[in-house]
Amino acid sequence: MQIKKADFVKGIRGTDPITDSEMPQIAFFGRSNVGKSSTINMLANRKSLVKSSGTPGKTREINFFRINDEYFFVDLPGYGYAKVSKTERDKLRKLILWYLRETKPQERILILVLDAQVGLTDYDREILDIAIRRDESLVVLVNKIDKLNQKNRKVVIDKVTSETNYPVVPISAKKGKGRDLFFDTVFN
Ligand SMILES: Nc1nc2c(ncn2[C@@H]2O[C@H](COP(=O)(O)OP(=O)(O)OP(=O)(O)O)[C@@H](O)[C@H]2O)c(=O)[nH]1
Ligand SMILES: [Mg+2]
Repeated sequence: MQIKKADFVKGIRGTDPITDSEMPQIAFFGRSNVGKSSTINMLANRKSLVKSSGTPGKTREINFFRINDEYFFVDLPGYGYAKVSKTERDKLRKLILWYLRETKPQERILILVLDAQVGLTDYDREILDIAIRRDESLVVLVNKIDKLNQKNRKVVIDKVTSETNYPVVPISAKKGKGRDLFFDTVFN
């Protein structure tokens, strides 16, 4: 998949007409620090389309990026970072659930990003449950596989695969691994 154009459109914190756009939305969910923003940069072949950093809790809005004028990548804030104040955490949680439950895009694919060293958490299970109930399309990305050896990669992928009925794709945003499989899976 060649990405010729990738533009930041806007960041939202509530109702906005962009959520009703006709363009499909590929929306990245996951706990704080799993590498959602880094993954979008890697997929788009841009070093800093999206701000990512060593400071977890970086993404505070729902950011829309227009890709090839064909679809949006939607970068969501992460949930659960302990050093973010409880008030802010609750606000982010509400924002994430609002986007998931209250917006009605014409076409959307949810991408649930996990940290390979952590696997599925209760937070991820909550997102999976909502996706199942709402009959949403979803792909699970297991990121940061560069941190594991071959054997442990297989253990984690097998475990996550056994815990969900959705496709599971191993990636490393850092090393640029898994890009082709991601696009093959999402645009099957
Ligand atoms: N080793 C390794 N580090 C990664 C990888 N992907 C992301 N990181 C690092 O993980 C940290 C968090 O990355 P972000 O992309 O900001 O994570 P995020 O999920 O967007 O975080 P929030 O915006 O807080 O939700 C950064 O220090 C990245 O460099 C990966 O594939 N491998
Ligand atoms: Mg982020």
